[in-house]
Amino acid sequence: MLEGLKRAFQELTNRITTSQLGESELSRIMDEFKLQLISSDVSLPTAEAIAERLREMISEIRLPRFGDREASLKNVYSRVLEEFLLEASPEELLRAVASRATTGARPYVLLFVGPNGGGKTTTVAKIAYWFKERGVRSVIACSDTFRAAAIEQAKELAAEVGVRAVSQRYGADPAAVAVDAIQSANANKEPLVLIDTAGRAETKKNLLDEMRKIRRVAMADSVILVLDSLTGSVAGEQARSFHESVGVDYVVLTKFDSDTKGGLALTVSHEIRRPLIFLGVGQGLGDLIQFRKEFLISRVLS
Ligand SMILES: Nc1nc2c(ncn2[C@@H]2O[C@H](COP(=O)(O)OP(=O)(O)O)[C@@H](O)[C@H]2O)c(=O)[nH]1
Ligand SMILES: [Mg+2]
Repeated sequence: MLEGLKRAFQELTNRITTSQLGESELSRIMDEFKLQLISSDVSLPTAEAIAERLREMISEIRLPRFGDREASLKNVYSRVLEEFLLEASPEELLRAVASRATTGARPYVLLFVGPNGGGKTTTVAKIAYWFKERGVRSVIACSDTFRAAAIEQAKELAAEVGVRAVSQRYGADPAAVAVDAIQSANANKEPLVLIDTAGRAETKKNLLDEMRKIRRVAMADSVILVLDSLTGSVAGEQARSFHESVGVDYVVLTKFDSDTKGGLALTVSHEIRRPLIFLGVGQGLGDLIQFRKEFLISRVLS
């Protein structure tokens, strides 16, 4: 996990501590660092912004001539990463859902969007499980009525979690399925509805219009963008297009267990300025961890 970013920072330290640090030398070092960030899935604009911020801070601090230059640098890196990464607390989401449940007006609605194969359906189930463990019952709306076997997959996962799934036939209007699920959650006093959606890429504009429609019709309280950490730098673009057309509140990065680069967390935070809330770290229901900047920063700089 995160070896790519880790190496980028290690090499930056090596270069800085073994050179006479004039302005032009520092610029050259930062250019190389930028390339390393890019090869670890950090998007170009994000890499440029990080390198620029680091350059500023490094030329400001007076690195001790002897002694622990490395520690001073790590301190700078840590502050910059801290600035760039955005995190949200799942506990806050839990409180929002719980407080909605006490007012009783309508269930809290979470809409999941993202490209095909990114891990939406799995994440919906993991989050239903996360809430269930905290005493919150939920309903899954099978609004991916497009992909073959999507409805069965969602239903099976719902059964595994022990929550209800509401579905219609393939080809049905995804927004109608969502509304159905919300009404039935209302009647059953389930305080939370999780809407699973389709993520086909080939009809991008239609897909985004469809997501926008579901958001409006279901009056979604929050939208969670689910992205595969192995997607590479195109994920930055994907994030932007979902954010611009549907609006994103939180991001979940999946398959973090097999991500050896680690740059996507930075890319997404910087490109859409929306916080990460969870990381998917495996295929099981319990393989979901709260995203903590500290966790990522300490690993990258360890
Ligand atoms: N290793 C790993 N696999 C995952 C994770 N999340 C999802 N997957 C797998 O990725 C594949 C696609 O997931 P799915 O939820 O169907 O994606 P969707 O098309 O966005 O709904 C499935 O085989 C999942 O088991 C994760 O965090 N780690
Ligand atoms: Mg799916």
